[in-house]
Amino acid sequence: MIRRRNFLKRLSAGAAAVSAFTSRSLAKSTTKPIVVSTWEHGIDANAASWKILERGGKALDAVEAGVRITEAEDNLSVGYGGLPDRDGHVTLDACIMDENGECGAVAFLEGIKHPISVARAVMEKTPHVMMVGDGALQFALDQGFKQENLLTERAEKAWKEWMEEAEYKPIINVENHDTIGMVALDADGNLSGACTTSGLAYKMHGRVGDSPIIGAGLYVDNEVGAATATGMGEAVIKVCGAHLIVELMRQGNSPQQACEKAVRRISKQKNAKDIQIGFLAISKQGEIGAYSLHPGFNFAQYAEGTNQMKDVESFYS
Ligand code: SD4
Repeated sequence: MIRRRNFLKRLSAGAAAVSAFTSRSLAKSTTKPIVVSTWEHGIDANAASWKILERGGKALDAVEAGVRITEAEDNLSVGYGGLPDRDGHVTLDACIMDENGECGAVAFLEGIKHPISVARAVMEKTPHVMMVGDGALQFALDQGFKQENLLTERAEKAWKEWMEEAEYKPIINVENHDTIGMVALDADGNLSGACTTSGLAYKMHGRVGDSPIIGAGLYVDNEVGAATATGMGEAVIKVCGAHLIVELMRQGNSPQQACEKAVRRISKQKNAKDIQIGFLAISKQGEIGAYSLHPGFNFAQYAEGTNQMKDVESFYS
């Protein structure tokens, strides 16, 4: 039988405070601005977003500025310093979506430190939504982005150690946070979101996960809410995770109920016991929801001047 786990209140790196996050703790909220993002690296990302949000800036600018912080961090995760694929290539996926339903994405992009900004350029400067691989790189270079080596010594060493066994386990360990998904509500009540990743470490060359796919890793509907995902991207793609959550919210579910329903849907997949999935959602009213398949998912929330980590309940205990 599946039981909800008890929360661990634990301090997370860089977090000012940590609080347990439950469906019961959700008060009807009209808090704005507000920004939430996945995992501990969300604290620093939120701080950059907040600088824009607190002076009345747009959610779109806030989410881009926020996740750029994580992309630039040398932490074996997300963008620069991210773990490579099994052939030693750091390949990046990202997408962004605004309050008008406009969106842009890049996938399988190499050598550009800020794929989220390339995704935004796809949205704003092309008639397209998604560009991949060499074409995306060429577009980025044409737009003035600089090409650089993103494989750091540390990441290369980790990859070479992995190569000794080259045991490919396409399993997202809950401690292996390669992605930041961020959604924000600005002072004008508009929603936007961004999602960026180096993807699953040691993935097959050419593999793309959920993070750059609009409707899977991210979705924004300015009438209703926004959602983002982290974890094993294949599982999220199979249920169109972020879109599913936003549609459930449109049907009257709270962000929390919607995240729980989406995770329950994923729990029916055959490898659900072996993978991690975390969903994070915000409503147009500024209510937050989050839920994961297994324990260990957390997110950072910046609202009313406080930036704090929140632990999330999970389907399995
Ligand atoms: C992917 N969803 O590429 C991403 C990985 C992730 O924390 O979220 N890692 O499948």
